[in-house]
Amino acid sequence: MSKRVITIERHIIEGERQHPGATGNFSAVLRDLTLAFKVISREVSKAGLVNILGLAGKENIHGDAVKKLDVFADEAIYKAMDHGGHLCVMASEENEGVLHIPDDYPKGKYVLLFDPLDGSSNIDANVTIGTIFSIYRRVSNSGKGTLADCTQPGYKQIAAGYVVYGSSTMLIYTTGDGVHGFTLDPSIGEFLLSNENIRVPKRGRIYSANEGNYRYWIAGVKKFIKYLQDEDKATSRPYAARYVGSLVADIHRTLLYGEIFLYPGDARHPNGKLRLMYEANPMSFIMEQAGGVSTDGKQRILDVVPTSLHQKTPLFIGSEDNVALCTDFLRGR
Ligand code: AFP
Repeated sequence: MSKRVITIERHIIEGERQHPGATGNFSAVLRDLTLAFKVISREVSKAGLVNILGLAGKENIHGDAVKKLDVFADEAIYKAMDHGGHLCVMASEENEGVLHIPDDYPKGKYVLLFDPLDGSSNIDANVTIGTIFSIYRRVSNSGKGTLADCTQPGYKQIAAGYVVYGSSTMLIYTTGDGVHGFTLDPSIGEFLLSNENIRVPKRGRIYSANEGNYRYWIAGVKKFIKYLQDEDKATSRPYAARYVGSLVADIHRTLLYGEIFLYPGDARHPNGKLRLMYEANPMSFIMEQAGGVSTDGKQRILDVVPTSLHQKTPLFIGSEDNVALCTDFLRGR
């Protein structure tokens, strides 16, 4: 018998059936999101052709140059999600404040956070970029959602995922029941199940970090990286280094091959570069669901209580053994 073809739509519906009390609202949120991802994927793939690359002429709130595709992706997600009646508020890495649902539309019980186009400094070089999202249940009672809805700790996520716009477009997501990957078949416009129940290997022999920051790293991080570069047959060292500079691409490889990705704090940026709400939390939820580990060096990322929407955090994430070893070095091994 031929293999079953499972669309993301079907996967979501089958997941919903396992929860007898489900209203279908949450499934609708995921479905609406996939439409936005298809639209962004189409735009990313033709970016070079239609000359929409280049700076949009302004900076985002972090002082980074904003590319046109960032703006496009940001709007595509907001527009796909503002009217369904399932969300009460959104927040995007590209916008300083929370994004309210327009007054004309009903408000629902879910909260969406997203990084519309992660790794955007790679766009002009045609290097893999991505979208990251996470979904929470609202904590405010009714009406318009609030900042408190958007600044919940990561362990409260009910879903998280990312899309890789690479050699093919892939959507990886979890609803707390394992991690599943879908590949977009552009000829039929459907995400098809390609990687069911992804498990990150317990140990990998790759490390991923921006070593250009080496001189600013704390001693523990420096020692850890030097250790991985030393020769030792028994522990298969030296490890290989891989670093794309798009979190989505680096985490995707980490998930499939097993390794450690680290973006530590350093002398210039004590909290590193990555955003807790838009990058670290969703990736940590996914990594843990795949059997991996994620920490800021002191505590589990998902336990961090946010103090602001755009706060940054150090991140050490990946295979269980590799992250445990790194933590030993951070503690002074
Ligand atoms: P951009 O979206 O500005 O390219 O930033 C991407 C990112 O937030 C994340 O995707 C990368 O892991 C990280 O920055 C790379 O940062 P460095 O350029 O400092 O290595």
